[in-house]
Amino acid sequence: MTTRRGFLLGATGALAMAGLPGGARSQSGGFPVLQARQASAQLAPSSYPKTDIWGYDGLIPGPALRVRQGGRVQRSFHNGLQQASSVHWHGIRIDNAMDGVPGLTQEAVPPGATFDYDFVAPDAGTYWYHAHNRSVEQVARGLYGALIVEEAAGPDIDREETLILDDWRLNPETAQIDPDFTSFHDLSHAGRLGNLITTNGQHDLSVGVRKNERLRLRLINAANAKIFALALSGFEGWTVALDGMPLKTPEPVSDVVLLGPGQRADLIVDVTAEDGETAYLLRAENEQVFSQAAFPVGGVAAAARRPAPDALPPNPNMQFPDLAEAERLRLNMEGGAMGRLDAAILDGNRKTFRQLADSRQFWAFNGTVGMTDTPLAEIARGRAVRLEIVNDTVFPHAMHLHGMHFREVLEDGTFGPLRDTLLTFRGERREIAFVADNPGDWLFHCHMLSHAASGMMTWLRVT
Ligand SMILES: [Cu+2]
Repeated sequence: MTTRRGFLLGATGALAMAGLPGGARSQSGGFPVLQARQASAQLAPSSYPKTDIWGYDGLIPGPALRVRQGGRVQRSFHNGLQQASSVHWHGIRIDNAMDGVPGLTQEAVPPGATFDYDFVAPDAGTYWYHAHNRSVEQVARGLYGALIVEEAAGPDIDREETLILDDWRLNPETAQIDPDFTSFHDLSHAGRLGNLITTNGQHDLSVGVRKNERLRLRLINAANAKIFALALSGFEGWTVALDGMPLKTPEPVSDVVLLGPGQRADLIVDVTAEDGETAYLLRAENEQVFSQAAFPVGGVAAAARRPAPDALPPNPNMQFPDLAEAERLRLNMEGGAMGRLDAAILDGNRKTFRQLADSRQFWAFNGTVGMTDTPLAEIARGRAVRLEIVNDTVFPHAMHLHGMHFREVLEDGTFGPLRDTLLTFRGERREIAFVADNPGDWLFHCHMLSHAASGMMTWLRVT
């Protein structure tokens, strides 16, 4: 049995396990195989060599998995890597045993072994799957893909495009992935940021469209740490879902759409650019704008535009938490460079910040670094929870709760939209609330993967 902290350490233990029987469930249910393996991809412009990547089925992104709402996702995960791995199905209100967190919900799958994932997808929407062992390395090397759960009756659109956004840190000479995944600077500052930005593994993705065509864009931020600030040009758009969950009312995209690591947004967009022009998904960065993806307009889909879109149908069992009855919890996020963390508990021992740094651990929740044997809280099933989150650091953090969606409790006491990942900025005090209706042990961590690898990880138990 790996310890709760064991999965942060990863590879050495995993290699030692290779070849031993019984490390993962060996009998296969005859499901389609999803294999993690090495491959290469032309990420950088064609004047550069191909980049060695790790991909599901050798692809960047991995194959898009599609299932009807309420259907089962069944995949036999085969680990073709030299390092233990697992698959997490981000945002799915999943059976805990299928959540893919080594040391918490399963053992990491050793090289050469398989693990059968088999679960119901109760909610329609845009989800994704990614490696959850040594994520700071495995996701950065390319182990991610889209998981699309289709509505029984989808919206009135002409077609849809899934756009997975990522940034890669490549050697500018060789175009190979920088293998220093745990540099002190990345761990203690904003995380591992890249120097090549891609959409669906392409630096210059171009998707042909027609004037007045209506598309659904499923946006997924698969980056380790990058926050994307997105805008539209040549489209009129509405946000219809966040983190998979439909908004009650579509919201016109008038300004930027912010996507933290792990977050998703579904947009319905109408092509308003003229035939022969190009519409864009734009990325704002350092007061400049760049093309994230180009949509050259060729032809006319319809003489006139449709009326504004309707809301997507709501997902089931999403009652509002009763705040008056809720159990109150608090999460103080501390540490990092230029922070105020003098000391914290690591593996049961009090350590100074300098000692923590020697262990490559820079962040703490409520004075404790990383995973512990006991959960942040044990909550009776069905109980409402309100959780205050204080970002007492100088960096943004994207806090992801596994297994359940939450709503932000806004200043005026009303609820924000359902989400599974909350983007917080320096000094902010935020509050989320949810009904703890999914039994099991659920990870709660920063999705800036360098931060998760250096202390920003805890868990909740729903009994
Ligand atoms: Cu963080």
